[in-house]
Amino acid sequence: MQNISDTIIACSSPLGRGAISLVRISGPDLTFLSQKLKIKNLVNKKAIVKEIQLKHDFKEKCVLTFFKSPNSFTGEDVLEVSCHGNPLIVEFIIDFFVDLGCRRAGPGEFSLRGFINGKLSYLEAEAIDDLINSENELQLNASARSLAGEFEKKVDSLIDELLKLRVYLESNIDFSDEEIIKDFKRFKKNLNDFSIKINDFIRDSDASRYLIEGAKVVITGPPNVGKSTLMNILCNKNASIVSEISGTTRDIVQRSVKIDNVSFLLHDTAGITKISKDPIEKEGVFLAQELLSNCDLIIEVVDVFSRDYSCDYDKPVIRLENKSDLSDDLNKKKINTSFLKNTGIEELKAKMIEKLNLPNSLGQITFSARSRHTKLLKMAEEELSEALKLDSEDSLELIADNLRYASNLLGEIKSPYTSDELLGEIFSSFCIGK
Ligand SMILES: Nc1nc2c(ncn2[C@@H]2O[C@H](COP(=O)(O)OP(=O)(O)O)[C@@H](O)[C@H]2O)c(=O)[nH]1
Ligand SMILES: [Mg+2]
Repeated sequence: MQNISDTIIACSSPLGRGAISLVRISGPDLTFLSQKLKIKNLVNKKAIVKEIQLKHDFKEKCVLTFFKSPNSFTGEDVLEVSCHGNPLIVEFIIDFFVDLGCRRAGPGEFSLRGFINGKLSYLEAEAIDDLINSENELQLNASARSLAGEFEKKVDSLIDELLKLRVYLESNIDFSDEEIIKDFKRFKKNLNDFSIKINDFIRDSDASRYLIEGAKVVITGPPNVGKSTLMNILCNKNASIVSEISGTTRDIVQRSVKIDNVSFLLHDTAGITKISKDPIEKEGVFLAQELLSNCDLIIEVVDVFSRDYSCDYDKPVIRLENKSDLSDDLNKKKINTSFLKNTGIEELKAKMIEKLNLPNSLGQITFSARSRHTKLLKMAEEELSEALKLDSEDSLELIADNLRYASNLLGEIKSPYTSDELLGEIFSSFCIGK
């Protein structure tokens, strides 16, 4: 159960030295603090200077700014205490207020309270988190536009449109027992149009997710073909151990790289081998399999000695044949590389970008999206394609079920919680003081 009845405190500026640090306090009623601080009353949106007696004869002149509930970030009474930017002073101030009855806030607790009190939507909270973590102008722009509601507006319009389709369908089931929808064909066409819209939105959201989180890439293939060498080439540093000994990469090595301004989260794996008896290597193979079903792009590396190796994947895949320096006979169906001689790398990089299916310009990305959103969108889309497969006119109830599930999934993008604990868990990925 989330405790929102007490008063919480945390430093909301980055910890470290600087001109000013800011400590934030939030609670249902902060009048008790004005008494303890010997201030007549705290006035909404008014800043006052107050010398506070802290530990060990140490006094600090602070600027106190008060925001009266509900006109604050959390929707509660909020007091912001600005002090000199020194972590020791910040600690003294927090200790001082803890002695007065405040509790140290956990990660994301201020945002959580703002969410519970209807001050910000869950999508806004995520957008603020993205904004804070933006590392370039494109990310900043995208998250600022999400914060302004661009992404939420699009989700809302999908939810509305789906609701209309459901109302139409369900009223036809409910009100005419035996009678089937008269214009089933038109309904199916509308459903199909809607499914195209969702797919377009998934594509745009994926592009945005690659911008914000990076595209998840898995390097796989048989042992000893050069997977770890490729990882190191793409990272420009030694991230993975390269060795002639087969089965050297057991754990999954993960590195983030930028190619043409797009972030890729590369995962070097043990690949998928059936023959391994080594339990540690087996575990590596298991982890690789899990990653394969949960990534955006697969790079399958084989070498000129393992041409017969081939796996089926249900994700976009780039197939490489490495060690071309050791053979004159090139494979025309694959990208031929020699990591030793550094050939084929540029072709591979271009293919990696191409496979992501990004819009022509990354500047066209108008919102920030996360894997949480795209996962739900894809699940909703699966429900729609199931519904679209049902052609017989007497499967209306099954179609209605699919659309209801799709509706719930889209709704979950906006309100992702099912329980108090889960809600707390989601916000706990934010930083302390937020
Ligand atoms: N001749 C040749 N050897 C390579 C090439 N790429 C990698 N190797 C070698 O192949 C061996 C296995 O490489 P590694 O990256 O550890 O393979 P992994 O098991 O697939 O990760 C090492 O000795 C590498 O130096 C290449 O293009 N040509
Ligand atoms: Mg390796």
